[in-house]
Amino acid sequence: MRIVLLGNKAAGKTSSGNTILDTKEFSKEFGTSGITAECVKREGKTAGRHITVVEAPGWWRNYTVEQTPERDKQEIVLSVSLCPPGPHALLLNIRVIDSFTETHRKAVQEHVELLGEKVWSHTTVLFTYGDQLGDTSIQQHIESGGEALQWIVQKCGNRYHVVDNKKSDGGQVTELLEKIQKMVAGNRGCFQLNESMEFPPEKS
Ligand SMILES: Nc1nc2c(ncn2[C@@H]2O[C@H](COP(=O)(O)OP(=O)(O)OP(=O)(O)O)[C@@H](O)[C@H]2O)c(=O)[nH]1
Ligand SMILES: [Mg+2]
Repeated sequence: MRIVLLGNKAAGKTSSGNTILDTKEFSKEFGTSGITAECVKREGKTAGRHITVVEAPGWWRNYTVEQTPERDKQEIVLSVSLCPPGPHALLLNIRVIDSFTETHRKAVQEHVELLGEKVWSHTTVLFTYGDQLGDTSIQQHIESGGEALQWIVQKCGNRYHVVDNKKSDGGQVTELLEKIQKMVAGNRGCFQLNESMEFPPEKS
């Protein structure tokens, strides 16, 4: 299974990769700042299946796509070609501890759509910081999260999953992989590179 991790800076992408692969290996790729500035690809075996995980660089939460450096945008587009013929799933990492406004919604939309509009049907929201939810369920969090957050979840076909990256828990990964499997079946395949070519990102 091939997975691309997307999301704003510090959304938990590397940690989610570690959770999925049940390893701390992603962290070795950290530069001194800890920020993942280039795509990082890792492979491993989880629940008996071979998994490739590619992390794309994150964007600043409140940035428009014009404000994001060209190099980061190119890396985001490159991420899908690092797992040919294309990822089965793109996981859009969003922290449950962040408030989500129209500015943040627009940032997510613009950066995700660098990969073309069709990418949404292959994308699942991966809520991180699940440990910080307390007694709130993820459904309640979405319901009270406002229209901007709900718009994103709907764009992803109401597909979402919550993870606690502080906890090594195979169950949360198995459940995520099952959700991905279901999405792939619905899409009759993975996100193809040529799909994104139909909507090439605008060069600025
Ligand atoms: N409590 C808690 N902390 C988390 C969770 N996931 C990530 N973190 C912390 O959030 C911080 C950022 O996590 P990263 O995984 O580096 O996030 P990232 O999206 O890869 O960040 P960049 O690559 O720098 O954009 C780290 O200190 C993690 O330990 C989680 O589920 N719960
Ligand atoms: Mg990272």
